[in-house]
Amino acid sequence: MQGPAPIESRFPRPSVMGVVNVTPDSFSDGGVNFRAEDAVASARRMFDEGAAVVDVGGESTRPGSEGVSADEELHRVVPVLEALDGIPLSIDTAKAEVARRAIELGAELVNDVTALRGDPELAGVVADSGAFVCLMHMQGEPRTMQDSPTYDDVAAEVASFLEERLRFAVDAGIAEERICLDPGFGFGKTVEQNFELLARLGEIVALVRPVLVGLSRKRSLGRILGDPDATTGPLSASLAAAVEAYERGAAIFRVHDVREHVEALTVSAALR
Ligand code: 9MG
Repeated sequence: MQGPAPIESRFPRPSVMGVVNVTPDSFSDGGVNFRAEDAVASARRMFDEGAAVVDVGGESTRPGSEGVSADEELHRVVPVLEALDGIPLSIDTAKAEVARRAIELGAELVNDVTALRGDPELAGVVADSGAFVCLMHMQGEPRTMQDSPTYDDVAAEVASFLEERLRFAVDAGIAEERICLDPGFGFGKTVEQNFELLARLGEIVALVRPVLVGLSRKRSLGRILGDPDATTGPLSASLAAAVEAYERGAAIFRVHDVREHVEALTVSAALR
């Protein structure tokens, strides 16, 4: 009998994941998709522009943000997922209840920024459903993670964390070939730590699971360009960072500007 498809077959390198935040306050898109109909239109446009999957989230994870209840998260994402029948979907959540409902509505991937540490039931939901899962590194929690992130060796510590979470997921019954890993740019990392992690992305790629990166519009990009108070980064810098990550082995790119990333990564891939 044939087993489930490996994530690298479903998302060949490079694949683009479009971001649809159904939140009032997302750091990078300022709540433009808070109305369900706007979120649905954005998701459809991203798919038309070449996104392999669209990541729908109802809880902000920007630095300083507070969590929301499962009911509120469901209230935000369910109408969007229902309306997107036929579009390949990922659910950005750390909650088992939200993931379960999203998978029922067709989500094929669970994007969990807590790497299965946030809700003890989430690993079981992923294992039982056979969904893909993204395990992301974060130091601390969104509310406080940028207060004073500290590492002796950022790349080594992120790699070791992801290796431990990969083992945890597999021990919980999730097939290894359904898992991708994410170093979590901007999640409990200074500008310097983010850039060191990008420069040493090969150490995460060496864990031999597909690597997903979210660099699009991240504040470190605005800050490296000279604005010490930047809360977002521009498209030009997002594209440069994505291409650098691709060169270092990243497979899946979580982005806001789908068309531009598809074009940049297609050119980069043609040169390989
Ligand atoms: C939800 N979210 C925000 N930023 C992200 C990133 O960099 N990676 C993943 N997997 N999810 C993210």
